[in-house]
Amino acid sequence: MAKIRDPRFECMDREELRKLQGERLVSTVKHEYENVALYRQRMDEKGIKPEDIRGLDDLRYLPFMEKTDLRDTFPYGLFAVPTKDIVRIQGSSGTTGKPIVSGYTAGDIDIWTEMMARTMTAEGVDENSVVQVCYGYGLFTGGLGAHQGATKLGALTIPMSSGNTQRQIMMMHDLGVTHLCCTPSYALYLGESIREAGIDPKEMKLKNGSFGAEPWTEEMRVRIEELLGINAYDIYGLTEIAGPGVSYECEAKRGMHVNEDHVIPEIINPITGEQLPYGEKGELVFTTITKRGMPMLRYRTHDICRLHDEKCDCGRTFVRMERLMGRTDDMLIIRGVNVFPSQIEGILAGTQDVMPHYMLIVDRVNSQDTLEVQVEVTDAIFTDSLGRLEATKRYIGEQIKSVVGIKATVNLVAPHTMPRSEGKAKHIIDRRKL
Ligand code: DLL
Repeated sequence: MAKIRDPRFECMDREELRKLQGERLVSTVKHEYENVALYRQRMDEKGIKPEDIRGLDDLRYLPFMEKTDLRDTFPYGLFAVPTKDIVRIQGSSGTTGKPIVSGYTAGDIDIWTEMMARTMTAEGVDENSVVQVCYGYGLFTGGLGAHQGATKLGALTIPMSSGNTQRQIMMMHDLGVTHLCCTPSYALYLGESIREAGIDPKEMKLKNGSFGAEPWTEEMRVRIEELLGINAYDIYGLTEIAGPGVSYECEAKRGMHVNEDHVIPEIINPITGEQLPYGEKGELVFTTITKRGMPMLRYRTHDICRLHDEKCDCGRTFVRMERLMGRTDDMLIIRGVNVFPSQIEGILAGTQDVMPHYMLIVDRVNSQDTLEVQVEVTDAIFTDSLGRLEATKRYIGEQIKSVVGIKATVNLVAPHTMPRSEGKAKHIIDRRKL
């Protein structure tokens, strides 16, 4: 059985934990009210003062925060400390070309690192482990998050970042990697590539892996475990709250334990905003209670899931999140990158000679996500030179790469050939079976 890094918190009596959460909530609300103008205004509009929030039961009175709040206050508007106290920025894609950014104080980085250290301990990582991190390093939280957690545990950490599969396999083999961190779809691709290279995974030292940042299924877990000969664990997180490690699986693999001494999870009815009891399906909302740089109060993730508070076989008392069941908005995750169709629509709208009739086709080929953008061109360009069509195609592809951060195949189609809809236009076909 894997160790528990911090039983004092991870196995805390739930009543005691609720009390601790309440105290931390009260102090976070005060800090936020005093330092973040947008949130002060929201609370004032609702007629709530920090003194009205006296414990966990009062959480439901607080206003929500949304991704649009990060966009509207970009870049520093939600910081609750002077920028001189911020030591790191991480980000992910927003609904427009601008990323949404999160600021961390040195203390916030320590907390996030600790959350990842707990996560990786539950997955069997310790000072004897050799951890290969194939999440991207950069604004995306996957690379640095896993790196910090593994280093904290004293594991030998290999910062490979994403891409270059042959080199990844060589390092994994030659350095005796025991633990793999990447997206589940990349884990599948790695597994298949290892087999294709004629390597038997048994020749490697791989034991476990933590996979997240995108939706996956139990069937994928079985396939990854077979292909790589490992135990595959689910890991969840989001930039706005910390990064990976907001919740993590233990060996029971019956949902992800939420690091509840640092964040409070809620499930709400996405339409009415009303809190729902454990066990019911709804939108996941998080409140950070230890973060100082950019605390988030009742942040709506738009992820749909269920929470469970029954004690787990592993002994941890932290509530568990089920696998995510979808989203309440149209965000897609393609190769681990959050993609909002509105970003691509914006690019097409700003491109000469194309019409607002388009379709995004997402598929999974050889375990890797693909995105095809089909867009109608105007009559004028259609009958013009091939060169002009090629240039338009190239321009759209480059814009998508630079704004959204992913490679897309662009196909220009003849005028009046895309299906027209009578109601709400359908712009996405997702053929991945998730
Ligand atoms: O994806 C952080 C992360 C990195 C998590 C590495 C796990 C591993 P963002 O780029 O901000 O952060 O995207 C957050 O990704 O709201 C979910 O919709 C989705 N997501 C993250 N983990 C999972 C998971 C990182 N295990 C958004 N299963 C979230 C399904 C996930 N979806």
